[in-house]
Amino acid sequence: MGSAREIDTGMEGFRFWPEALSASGQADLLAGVLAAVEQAPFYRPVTPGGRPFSVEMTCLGPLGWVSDRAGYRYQATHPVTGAPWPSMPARLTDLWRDLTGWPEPPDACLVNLYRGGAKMGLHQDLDEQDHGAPVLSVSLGDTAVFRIGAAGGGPTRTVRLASGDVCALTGPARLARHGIDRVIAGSSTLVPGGGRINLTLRRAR
Ligand code: MD3
Ligand code: FE
Repeated sequence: MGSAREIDTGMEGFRFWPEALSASGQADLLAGVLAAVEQAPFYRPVTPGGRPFSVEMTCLGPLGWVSDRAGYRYQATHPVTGAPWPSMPARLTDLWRDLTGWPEPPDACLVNLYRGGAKMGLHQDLDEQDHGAPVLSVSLGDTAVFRIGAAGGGPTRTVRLASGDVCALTGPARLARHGIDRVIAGSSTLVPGGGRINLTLRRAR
């Protein structure tokens, strides 16, 4: 796998593995994810204020993150189909174990699909019980311009996340403000129909 690069974000804990996944590793992982989400279709959540996200989402694993008029939360079922979320491919849980070393497996994997100008505003991920547990992100498809800054405010910087790149958010970086400014359309041909898929593995509870 090679060793992590520490990106200077002004805070500790942003670990970055560029090209962690080979071309065939990316294709195999994407095939596993697309097969799983046949039972849990992408849908467009709305904010508690009723505004639709530009990103489409679904989840894998025991718990999934949802947003609707009632708020943000983790739940065991898909909000549209009512079915339990599909399980995570083993190669994803293996990646979590190998790269984070966290003693428990992830219990949630958010799957974000960026198409047609989708982006994600600056936010913090605070809906998980233990903010000491890492988040692991895997990027597939078109390159994203990712923005990150310290939890307390101050300057932000951008990092390009390309297909096959993996990053872990640990320590102070776990509470960082972060978002996706834009996705560079056509920079990859991996995702059928184009765009970008981001997987984030977490400990929700
Ligand atoms: C920094 N996803 O799902 S991945 C999200 O590319 C999310 O779809 C983005 O932000 C995406 O919540 C960014 C990189 C990432 C993920 C989780 C983090 C960075 C993070 C959690 C804490 C700090
Ligand atoms: Fe986030």
